[in-house]
Amino acid sequence: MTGLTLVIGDKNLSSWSLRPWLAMKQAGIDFSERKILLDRPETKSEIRKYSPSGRVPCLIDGDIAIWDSLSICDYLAEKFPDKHLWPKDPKARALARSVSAEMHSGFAALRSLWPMNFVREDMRHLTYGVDDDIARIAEIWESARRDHAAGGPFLFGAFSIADAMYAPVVSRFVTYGPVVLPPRAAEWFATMRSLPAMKAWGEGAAAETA
Ligand SMILES: N[C@@H](CCC(=O)N[C@@H](CS)C(=O)NCC(=O)O)C(=O)O
Repeated sequence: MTGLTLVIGDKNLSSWSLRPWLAMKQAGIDFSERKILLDRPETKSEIRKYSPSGRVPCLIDGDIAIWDSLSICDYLAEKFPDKHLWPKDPKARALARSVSAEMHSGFAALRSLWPMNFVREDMRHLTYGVDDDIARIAEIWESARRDHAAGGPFLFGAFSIADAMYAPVVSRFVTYGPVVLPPRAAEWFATMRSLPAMKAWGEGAAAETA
């Protein structure tokens, strides 16, 4: 037992929560989950019991609280070095960090116009306003798979934090797409959709919305 607790929001809605949750599941890191439903009168005060930012996700490790999805992933990479949550190769690692940060700080149009709704697969939507984001994301996925993915089905071969950071985009493309992707990006997209952990998250989302 690691004694780690990951505080998350609704599985159907909380794209930020999905990222560290998936990273931990894929890496086989044992943790307990504490879910706080979003958009309720008590949401803020409940989250603040764990997370000083008043936002989820937040990882609790004993008396240490780590909030913000990317910083949680980084903490896990440092705590579990044998899991290689960042790619081993320095060049691939630099790129994985860059595209993870690019996701974390960018793609504002996609994030606001296509909010994650994990269970929905039928919200066909115009790409107007989001096509620049889609084009850049497709370029990231295609070039990572083309140049850095030897030996595995993920963006940088073995599963890494970069895959976790883009997992909610996979859900968005399912919900609002279809989005036409170049071949290697499309393969990665299919790999992500078929991951048992993504399916398990989807089952949790479905249970919330039933
Ligand atoms: N950049 C933050 C964003 C966290 C965030 O915005 N979380 C949302 C849920 S997905 C939240 O906690 N909302 C609750 C609220 O604002 O009351 C991260 O990466 O963790």
